[in-house]
Amino acid sequence: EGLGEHRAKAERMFSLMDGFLKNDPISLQKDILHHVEYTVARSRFSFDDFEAYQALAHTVRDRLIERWHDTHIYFKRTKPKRLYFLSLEFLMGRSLSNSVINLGIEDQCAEALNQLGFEFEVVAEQEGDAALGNGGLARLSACQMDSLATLDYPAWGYGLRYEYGLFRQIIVDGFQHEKPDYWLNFGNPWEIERIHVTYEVKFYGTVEEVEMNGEKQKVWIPGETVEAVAYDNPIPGYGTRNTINLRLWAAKPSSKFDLEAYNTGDYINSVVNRQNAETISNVLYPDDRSHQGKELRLKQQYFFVSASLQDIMRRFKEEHTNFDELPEKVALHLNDTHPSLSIAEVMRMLVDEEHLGWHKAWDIVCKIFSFTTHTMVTDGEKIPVELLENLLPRHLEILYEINFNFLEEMKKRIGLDYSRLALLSIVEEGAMKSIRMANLAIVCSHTVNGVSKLHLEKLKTKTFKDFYGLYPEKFQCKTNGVSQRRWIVVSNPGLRDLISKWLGTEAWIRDADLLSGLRDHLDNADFHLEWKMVKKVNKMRLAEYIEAMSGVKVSLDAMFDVQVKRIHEYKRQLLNIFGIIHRYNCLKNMDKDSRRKVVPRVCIIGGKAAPGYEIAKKIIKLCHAVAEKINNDTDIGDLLKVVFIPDYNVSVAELVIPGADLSQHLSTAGNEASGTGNMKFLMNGCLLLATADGSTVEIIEEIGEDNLFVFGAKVHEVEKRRQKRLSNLAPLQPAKVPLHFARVLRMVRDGYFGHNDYFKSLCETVEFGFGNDYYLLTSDFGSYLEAQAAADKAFVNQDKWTRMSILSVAGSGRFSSDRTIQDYAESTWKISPCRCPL
Ligand code: T68
Repeated sequence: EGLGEHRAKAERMFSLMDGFLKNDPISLQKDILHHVEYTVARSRFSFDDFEAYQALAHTVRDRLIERWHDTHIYFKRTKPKRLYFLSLEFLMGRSLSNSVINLGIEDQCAEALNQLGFEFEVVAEQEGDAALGNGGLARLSACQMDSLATLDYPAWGYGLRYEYGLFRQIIVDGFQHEKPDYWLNFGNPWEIERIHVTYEVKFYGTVEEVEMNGEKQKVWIPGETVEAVAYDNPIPGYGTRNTINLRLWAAKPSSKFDLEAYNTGDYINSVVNRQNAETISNVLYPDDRSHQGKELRLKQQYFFVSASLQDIMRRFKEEHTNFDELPEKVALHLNDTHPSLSIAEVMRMLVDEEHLGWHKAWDIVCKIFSFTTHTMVTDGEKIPVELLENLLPRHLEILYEINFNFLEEMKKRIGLDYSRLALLSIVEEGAMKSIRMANLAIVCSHTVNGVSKLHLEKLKTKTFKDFYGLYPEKFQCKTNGVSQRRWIVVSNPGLRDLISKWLGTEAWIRDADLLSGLRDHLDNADFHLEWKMVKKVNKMRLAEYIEAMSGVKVSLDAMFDVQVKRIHEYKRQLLNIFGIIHRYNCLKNMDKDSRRKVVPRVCIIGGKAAPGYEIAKKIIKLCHAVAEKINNDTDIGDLLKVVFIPDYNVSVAELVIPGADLSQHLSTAGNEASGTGNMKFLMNGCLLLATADGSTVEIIEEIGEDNLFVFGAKVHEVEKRRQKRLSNLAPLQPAKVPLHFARVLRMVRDGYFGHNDYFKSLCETVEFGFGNDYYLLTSDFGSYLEAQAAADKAFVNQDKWTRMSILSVAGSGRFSSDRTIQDYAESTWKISPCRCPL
């Protein structure tokens, strides 16, 4: 009876709806105009590019929502095991082009806009970046969401909706300044606010013991409540109807907030206090390596963890009644240690709220978590016990109990070896007692993943050697990948068309291994010609951007040499700058004849320095100082130009990467866990000049040493060289430094580029008796210059260069995030595709 009624109602609704939205250009135009008038509230007879963007975004969003609903209804109906991807950072960049491409309506949208008098490219440019993350880790999360949707996996992403994303970098007189990125200023059409999906998140308070059914039970009496509101961001897959959800939480004051204060009449103060609650999700921490143990950061982490887990458990309980089923139905993935408070939180929920009993709860928890670490640094994230005790007293008790049980088990396994036990312990004793988040994540996760083979090796033999000895089966390699949808289809449409034309199919957009088919045309002259043409057009676009940004005019015949990434000593932007100065010296000393044979270069550097990272900021300034000197030397002209691209972000990357001839990845071997920029350049037919570090080792394996320029100490040599440099440090005995390196260093130190006082501490990082050149610039410099010379030589032979470029793209299939995600799904998460029918 009830069912029939329900169906009749549904049918009537559907008939009112007039079916699904249509995607022909006329229907799209109607919808765009509708949104101009009723959503943007502008007159349909007068709206500008930005308003056209807003209207088109809403038009596309409507279509995303339809698919998103269907996907969720289908998931609900089929109840597959779901993956929950927990990450405090997502670098989504822009959404319009990506969505339109994944929905397969790019031509229709372009035509619709055209007929309304707009151009798709111009309209798409109006969109700002969603920069809710720092760098590699956060962009990886975004690529992985794209792959999860495309491969039809029943997955959810969870994160925080920071109101201020990563700071905007402004360059004033060559110095980096940070400006807040209030990215929501002009609204965000891609999110859907779920005012009814809210959870209370509690902090502070005390733990009390109460009797419940004759048993003693701990209860947490929290002291503060904040509300988490869900904002949903649909993530469409390509070539599928599946559209999954990225749910981001924003903090709002709880309606129950400080009732007491209201009642006692302190109205003004209670409103101010309410407002403070919102600061929790306000701002992204801009450090991409250091962990500072600040209370606000801890609050963010728990806020995120608590809201996400309440949501996940609610969904589980809607569909299932028995917690024994949790491991078959739920996979929780910890993207680095940042969300690993989840472990204590799930324990608290199962033990304190569901009354499952500790051992049963622990058994379940150990089956649902997996963990990926993204760093080579041994000294990982730690939370001071003092902070936890105050903010999350019950969680601290739980962590102690987890640790106690773990250490008891270890004593049985390894005996009373206290120094070993101290290393394994989740709790670090000492001046500042703290919780080691990585140890916690390893103990509790069924898999611990490294992000490249080399990284995994280091995890096994160094970083987590003791844990590897205990749980060898947990340690796995999941080499990173990037999405060819974002990094070729969206950002390099010329190359996309060319690839599809020569492969005779677009299937590579879902199956990147097909790119290897390009090898069949390796020696085809027409193919070469078209390949070079695509690069030329991309270089033109980049050259225009450079001129607009920096006023520097660059020649398209020059080799565009790019290093874009976060600024870090270990990434060795300084090696690049020293190389540029050396090149400049060589040019100055050359006669006219020799100069004619020189390959002109445009050296492009971009990236942000963490606001408190002084040395990184000096590297940026040095880059500008060197650029100023060289670019204004009329004697050098087009032979060498140096450009710093300000405010490097995802959309700048989309412009820069396709236009690069050469890209540099210079980390001292053993420092870059994987690197993903290298993969993006590879996919765009840009040759790499790189150390054998992180995932570059696997790129070398895939395309062969002859197709890129590898230099520098290998991982196993690095330690030896460091020792050797130090042993040279006999008092009063000058260390041996290659002549050309010494000269470049002296120029910087003596003020050839001005600001010598300011650059002093920067120079000292590579000088002995000071920083001792920890990152080995001195010893890698010679081999770096040789690799640069090899690149110059190869560039002269354009046929050879083009072959190398083609082979780079042809070998990039293995570095698609689709491959990574499929591997995770099958071997770690044990989830299966769940494809929503058309
Ligand atoms: C990067 N890590 C690795 N960390 O450095 C890089 N944010 O080698 C790797 O390719 C990439 O992760 C993806 O696996 C980061 O980007 C962070 O951004 C970070 C670290 C601490 C706190 C916040």
